[in-house]
Amino acid sequence: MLVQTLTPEQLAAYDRDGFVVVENLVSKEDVAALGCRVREYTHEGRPPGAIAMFMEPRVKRGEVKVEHPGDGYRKLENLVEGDDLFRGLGLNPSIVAIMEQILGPDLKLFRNALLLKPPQVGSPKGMHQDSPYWPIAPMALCSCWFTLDDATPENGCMAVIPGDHKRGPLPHKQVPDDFVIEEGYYDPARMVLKPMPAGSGLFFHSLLPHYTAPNRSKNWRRAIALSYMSSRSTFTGKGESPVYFPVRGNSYPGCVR
Ligand SMILES: O=C(O)CCC(=O)C(=O)O
Repeated sequence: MLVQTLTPEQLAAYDRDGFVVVENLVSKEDVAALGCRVREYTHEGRPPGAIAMFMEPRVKRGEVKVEHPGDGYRKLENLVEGDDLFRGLGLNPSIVAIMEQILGPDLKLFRNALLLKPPQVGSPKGMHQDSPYWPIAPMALCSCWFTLDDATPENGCMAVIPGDHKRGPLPHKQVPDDFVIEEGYYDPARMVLKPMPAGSGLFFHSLLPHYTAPNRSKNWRRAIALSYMSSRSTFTGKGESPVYFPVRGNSYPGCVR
């Protein structure tokens, strides 16, 4: 596939709105292969190795019943580290080229998490910004939220508040099963839904407020958030920086390892 990059207009839109959507990042065959691989982990007993698998909290508590245990997963972390196909996605030339345009030439992967919304089971993810969760400065990471299925308003596509990444970190509070922006600090009427076909990426700033609805449809909604940072970022958590997955370019003394 041709390597895609952002046009100057798309880069300006990312700066203004805090996000940009790019379709056809990989071929239909490759999207299908990634989807099959996920099913091998969730439904067919493929050994997870380094991959961490988390159940939907309401399924775990027995509040929601599923036909197959594989229909109860909410999140798979570390696929890029633990799976060859997903490593290829994390290093996809178009995704990395776009990250380089946004974040500069020295890149590390901060995190990767596949978010699953099984039909009728997938719960909402409340309105939040990512940076308040993350021990990285400056608060200027970029995630590619890559869709393995068509993401629609019915199955929980992304919803964003354009431009609000410019407002800095907003106060968040703990609620049952979630950590969300406090009421009054964003205007729900300004929320915009972003339906996307499978194989697309929503590139978004780590201060962009975003939300996904529960899956009330008959169709799966699976998407992986691939979150990158400049290697000049610093770790603001306790102790020494963890060693992050290297994507390209150099590392710097005193910065994330
Ligand atoms: O995929 C979802 O449902 C939520 C994703 C999200 O909020 C994130 O990647 O920060």
